Formats: sequence, C-alpha cells, structure tokens
Amino acid sequence: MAGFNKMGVILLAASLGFMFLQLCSATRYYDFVLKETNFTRLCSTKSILTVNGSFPGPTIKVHKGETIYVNVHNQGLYGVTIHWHGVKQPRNPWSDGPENITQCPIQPGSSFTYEVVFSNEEGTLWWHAHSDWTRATVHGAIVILPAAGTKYPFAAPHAQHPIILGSWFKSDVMEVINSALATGADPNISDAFTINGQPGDLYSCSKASTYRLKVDYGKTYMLRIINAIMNEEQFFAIANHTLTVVTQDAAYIKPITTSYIMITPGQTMDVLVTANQPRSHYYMASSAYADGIVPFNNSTTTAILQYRGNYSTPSTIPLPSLPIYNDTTAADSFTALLKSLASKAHPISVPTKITTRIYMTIAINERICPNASCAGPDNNAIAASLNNISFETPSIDILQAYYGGINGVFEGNFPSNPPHFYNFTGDYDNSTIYPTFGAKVKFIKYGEGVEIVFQGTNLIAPENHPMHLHGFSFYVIGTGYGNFNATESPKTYNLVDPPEVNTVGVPKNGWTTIRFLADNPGVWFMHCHLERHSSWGMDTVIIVRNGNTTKSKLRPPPAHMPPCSKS
Ligand SMILES: *[C@@H]1O[C@H](CO)[C@@H](O)[C@H](O)[C@H]1NC(C)=O
Ligand SMILES: *[C@@H]1O[C@H](CO)[C@@H](O)[C@H](O)[C@H]1NC(C)=O
Ligand SMILES: *[C@@H]1O[C@H](CO)[C@@H](O)[C@H](O)[C@H]1NC(C)=O
Ligand SMILES: *[C@@H]1O[C@H](CO)[C@@H](O)[C@H](O)[C@H]1NC(C)=O
Ligand SMILES: *[C@@H]1O[C@H](CO)[C@@H](O)[C@H](O)[C@H]1NC(C)=O
Ligand SMILES: *[C@@H]1O[C@H](CO)[C@@H](O)[C@H](O)[C@H]1NC(C)=O
Ligand SMILES: *[C@@H]1O[C@H](CO)[C@@H](O)[C@H](O)[C@H]1NC(C)=O
Ligand SMILES: *[C@@H]1O[C@H](CO)[C@@H](O)[C@H](O)[C@H]1NC(C)=O
Ligand SMILES: *[C@@H]1O[C@H](CO)[C@@H](O)[C@H](O)[C@H]1NC(C)=O
Ligand SMILES: *[C@@H]1O[C@H](CO)[C@@H](O)[C@H](O)[C@H]1NC(C)=O
Ligand SMILES: *[C@@H]1O[C@H](CO)[C@@H](O)[C@H](O)[C@H]1NC(C)=O
Ligand SMILES: *[C@@H]1O[C@H](CO)[C@@H](O)[C@H](O)[C@H]1NC(C)=O
Ligand SMILES: [Cu+2]
Repeated sequence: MAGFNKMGVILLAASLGFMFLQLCSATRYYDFVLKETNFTRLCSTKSILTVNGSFPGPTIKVHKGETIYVNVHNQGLYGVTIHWHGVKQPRNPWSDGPENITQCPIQPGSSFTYEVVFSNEEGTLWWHAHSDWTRATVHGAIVILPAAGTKYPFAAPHAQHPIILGSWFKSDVMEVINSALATGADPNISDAFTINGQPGDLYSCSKASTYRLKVDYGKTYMLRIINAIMNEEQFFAIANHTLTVVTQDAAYIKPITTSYIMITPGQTMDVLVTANQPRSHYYMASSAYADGIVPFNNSTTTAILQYRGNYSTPSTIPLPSLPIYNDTTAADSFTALLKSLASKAHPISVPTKITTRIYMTIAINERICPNASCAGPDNNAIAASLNNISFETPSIDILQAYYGGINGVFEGNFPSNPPHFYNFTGDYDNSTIYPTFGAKVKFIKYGEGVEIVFQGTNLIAPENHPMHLHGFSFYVIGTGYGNFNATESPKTYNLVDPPEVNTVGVPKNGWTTIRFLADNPGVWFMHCHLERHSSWGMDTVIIVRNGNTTKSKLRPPPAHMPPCSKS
C-alpha cells in the first residue's frame, strides 16, 4: 500500500464514482437489432424474428420513475413496432407502439427511437412487438426495481430471475395468422409452450436445453413471471415448493401463498420462492387453462429448479400437479385472492365519482364470406367484436390522424352500450352474429372517472378474454358469471383493495367491472390479449382528450416518426 497516498485514494474514489455514473447513464440507452435468427426446437430448425438474436429477447432493467430510450434497428424482413406493455407513458403515446394505432411500422432498413417513460409502475412488465403475430418471438422482460432509497414491502430476495412463458410454432407465425385470415378458419395451434425459450424435458429433442434455475438451500428467490403466450392462459407451479405472489402487473398485492397460479397472456406476477426443500431437482411447469371449445395444445412445458450442492442426481424429478385445462374453479379461486397491497407506502386511489360509463360486450362473430367459401362457422369467416363492432386497423396511425386532424382514418362513434340488450350469456342471438366493421374510437374527456363493464357473450365460442388497456392501469372492482345486473352486481364491488392491473381475464359467459381516472391524454389501444381474437377485431381505441393545462396535454411528436407507406 506504500504507493497509495490520501490524494490517490480520493482520485480513485472519484474515478470509480465517475465510472458508476457512466454505467448508470449507459443503462438508460438500449439498442435493439431486429433480425432473423435460426433456432432449433422440437427437433427442427427454423428462422424466427428476434431482438439481438435471442429468444426471449434482452431484459430491460430500470428503477421506478426512470425514462429510457430504446433505438430499434429493423434488419428483418417486414415492418415491425414495439410496445412497452403496462408502461403508462404519461402524455407520450408516440412511443406506445401498436401498429397503425400510435405509429406506422418501422420498415426494414430503418430505425426508430422509443422514449419509454416509467411513472408509478414497480415490479415486472414486458416489451413485445405489436405488429401482426411477431410478438410470438419478439418479446422480453422489463424489471422495475424500487426507486433509489426505497425498498420492497417485503424482505429483499437473494436473487431474481425473469420466467417468461412463451409459445413455439414449428411453422412461421406470420404464415399461421395470414393463412387463418385468408381462409376464415381458426389459426393452427402452437406446437409447444416454453419457459425462457425452452420447451423442456417433456417434449422431443428438448431435454438437453431445458432451462435450469440454480438455487442455494435456505435462500429466497423472486421469479418475475410473464405470460407472453399467444393464445392460452396458463397454470404454473413448482413441485414441492410454495409460491408467494407479491405483485401483479407491476403493482404490489397482499401476498398470496399458493401451490399454483393462473396467469393470462399479457399479465405479469412476481413470485417469491424459498429453497427450503431437500437439495435436489424439482420441475416448475406450466400448461394451458383453456375453458373454451377451441383447440389448444394440451402439453406441459417444464424447467428445473436445481439446488446447488453435493448430492446424487435424482433418477426422477417431481412434477407439480397442475389443475386440468378446464378447471375453472381452480382458476377462479386463485384470481379471487388478488387484492391490492393498499398500504401507506403503496396507496391506491379508486375513482368513486364515475362520469363516463361504458357497457361493452365481447363476442366471437362471423364475417359473411362470398359464395360461402370460407372455412369458419357456417362457411363464413370468423370475426370478433366489442359492442358488436369488429375493429379494422387503418393504414395511417390513428394518433397521427387525431393530432394532425386527418379525416377519414377513424370514426369517433364507438358506442357506450351494445346495440341491443338480450340474454348475452344464454341465448345465441342471431342479430349479433354479424358485426359492423370499422375503426371506431371512444372519446373521453380528460379527468373523467371511467367505469367499464366488460360483458362476455355466448356467441360462437365463449371463453375467458384477457382484456388489456394501453396507457393506464385500472382497478378490477368486481366480476361474476352471467349477465351484469345494474342493481345487484355493484353490491359486490370491492372499492377498498381491488387489484390494479393492465390486463384482466373476463370470465367465460361472465362480466368484469374496471375503473380508472382518465388522466393520460392520448390514443390508447384496448384489446383482448388472445392474439387470434385481437386479429379478428376484438379491439377498440380510447382517445383521452387534452385537459386545460400543459401537464394535461399530449406532448408534441418526436422529430422522426416512421412514415406510413402510401398504398
Ligand atoms: C444488441 O446488439 C447490438 C449490436 O449488435 C448492441 O450494440 C446492443 O448493445 C445489444 N443490445 C442489448 C440490449 O443487448
Ligand atoms: C438459417 O438456416 C438456413 C438453412 O440452414 C440458411 O439457409 C439460412 O441462411 C440461415 N439463416 C440465418 C439468418 O442464419
Ligand atoms: C396448419 O396445419 C395444417 C394441418 O396440420 C397444415 O397442413 C398447414 O400447413 C398448417 N399451416 C401453417 C401455416 O402452418
Ligand atoms: C416431493 O413431494 C412428494 C409428495 O409430497 C414427495 O413424495 C417427495 O418425496 C418430495 N420430493 C422431494 C425430493 O423432496
Ligand atoms: C402439442 O404438443 C405436442 C408436443 O410437442 C405435439 O406432439 C402435438 O402435436 C401438439 N399438438 C396437439 C394438437 O396437441
Ligand atoms: C389434457 O391432458 C390431461 C392430462 O394432462 C388429460 O386429463 C385431458 O384429458 C387432456 N384433455 C384434452 C382435451 O386433450
Ligand atoms: C374437464 O375435462 C375432462 C377430460 O378432458 C373431463 O373429464 C371433465 O368432465 C371436464 N370437466 C369439466 C368441468 O368440464
Ligand atoms: C399499417 O399500415 C400500413 C401502411 O401504412 C400497411 O401496410 C399495414 O398493413 C398496416 N398494418 C395493419 C396491421 O393493418
Ligand atoms: C340467460 O340464459 C341462461 C342460460 O340459458 C339462464 O340460466 C338464465 O336464466 C337466463 N337469464 C335470463 C334473465 O333469462
Ligand atoms: C341462428 O343462427 C344459427 C347458426 O347460424 C342457425 O343454426 C339458426 O337456424 C339461426 N336461427 C334463426 C332463427 O335464424
Ligand atoms: C380545467 O379542467 C379541470 C378538470 O380537469 C376543471 O376542473 C377546471 O375547471 C378547468 N379549468 C378551466 C379554467 O377551464
Ligand atoms: C336484476 O336483478 C333484479 C333482482 O334484484 C331483478 O329484478 C332484475 O330483473 C334483474 N335485471 C336483469 C336485467 O336481469
Ligand atoms: Cu378474447
């Protein structure tokens, strides 16, 4: 230490501090390179669109309230956009992402920088492509740590790992959706589910690459679970281990101790797991919760929770017992446990003054096919709708059209009620089989207290629909089976500690009520997160108008939004 004088130590400390600052600011900029990459799964190799050649893509890590910039370079074969799922992006829909809703696609050979503005989110969210079905392979985790100087509302875990549930299709996903839309039939189902990109031991040719999570006995781990699956809700469990769920959709909940979870596409949950079992290997596993009549892949994806230490490799690995695919009781009894933490440090604020009420039916429909030549029901094409309007995506983004006053891109007449009332969950009402089509949006004034009742219907193929809203989180204040009853149903509302989420599963032939304050001016997509339903038109757009102060007005657009192609 002879050479070290006091000044040297100070200089060293100063330069370390400088390096630290540089590292911190460096993490605020990300480059995403979209490109085709070959992957081998289920005994065959195919090219998929990826970010930086990885599936799932890179993890983004921020602290609560930060802003990051992500420069997306498209070296792929077609136009793509990226969405920051669950990030509210106050006043900044320009960087929200859904194709032709808030921007036109980033064309091959060009790039676009997203400014991703975090506010009160804390926990786990995710990013994914929002163009056709590209999100199947273009997605990754967003980890949002507590702000500097604040803590988790529970003992900090020893380590944390994203656990991303995905779908794997042997064929090209764009062909899967394009051929389904061309024939009017259901799209082909996926060939496997994956955990962190790997199908796991129960699928052929997959054993060598199964994802392994190595743990030390006695330590507690946080699994940041993301359902990035295209079309199926999931049950997830770990053999012999108890799960403690502490967040949902980047908001703290009252901890739930459970042997399994049910998670819909679009949702995220942080789960604490203590490695307190004999040192060995244990499967974590996930399979579909599918309560409809549509086909799905009834297989199980696995990963291995593997204790470190000296022990002989077990000859068999225990599998958790997951509820069977149609166990609605198991799904509902888990979902019923989700309640906001609603503590002093993490308060909630459920709107009580409701000034905008929307009653919205959710349905699978038919689109009349010339000469009855389609492969869907009644030789028609399958469609889907909200309030009997099947959303048709325009070819100029709605945000640009709204901001710039371009006529003819969208209509502002999305209705606040279904076209007529009938027994939605009982009758097969022929007058609503055929929806109307168009890009109809719902305008809402800045500052309104909004309540939406989602009403499932029994048309064609009823099932649970995970409804997702961009630009907001919302409180799920009530849910039930059958038709919403304006007298009876509100008596069951929870205004004390309802969960605050960005995606909610509306039960099959049931209803769900959500509330939020319309405090984020902009153009915000709302849609079912089952990808095939969204492709069929189970979508709409909410435009929250500007308020009367600078802080309640939309920001101006960034300099270079991707241009819309002239066609
Ligand atoms: C992606 O790859 C590019 C270059 O190939 C690199 O500069 C960038 O840091 C990578 N991004 C991430 C998030 O890893
Ligand atoms: C993927 O593999 C195919 C067939 O082996 C090959 O022709 C192609 O160049 C590969 N693509 C990439 C991006 O490596
Ligand atoms: C869909 O599945 C059918 C039957 O297995 C197959 O013939 C067809 O090629 C598949 N289509 C796509 C786009 O994968
Ligand atoms: C896991 O639990 C099962 C059922 O309770 C038990 O039979 C088995 O011994 C446990 N496995 C290990 C490795 O502890
Ligand atoms: C589901 O996945 C398994 C395993 O990959 C596969 O063998 C099967 O063909 C898939 N399809 C169906 C309809 O189950
Ligand atoms: C799905 O698999 C379970 C076993 O895991 C089985 O009991 C059930 O019958 C299967 N259902 C269908 C529709 O294949
Ligand atoms: C769930 O599916 C199984 C087999 O696929 C069947 O035996 C059982 O009756 C079904 N349960 C319900 C509630 O539909
Ligand atoms: C978006 O608009 C472009 C033209 O600007 C069009 O090529 C593309 O198909 C549209 N995307 C969707 C999902 O409609
Ligand atoms: C609606 O239909 C369901 C299923 O057939 C039935 O149980 C229910 O009683 C009906 N409700 C009304 C109000 O008729
Ligand atoms: C209603 O639609 C169903 C399915 O297309 C058809 O079978 C039935 O005959 C129709 N009923 C009436 C009254 O049109
Ligand atoms: C501005 O808007 C708020 C509601 O967001 C309203 O309470 C207030 O009266 C408005 N002020 C003016 C000057 O219009
Ligand atoms: C709502 O429930 C009340 C009973 O409290 C019943 O009288 C009324 O008919 C129901 N309304 C509808 C639309 O089913
Ligand atoms: Cu749906």
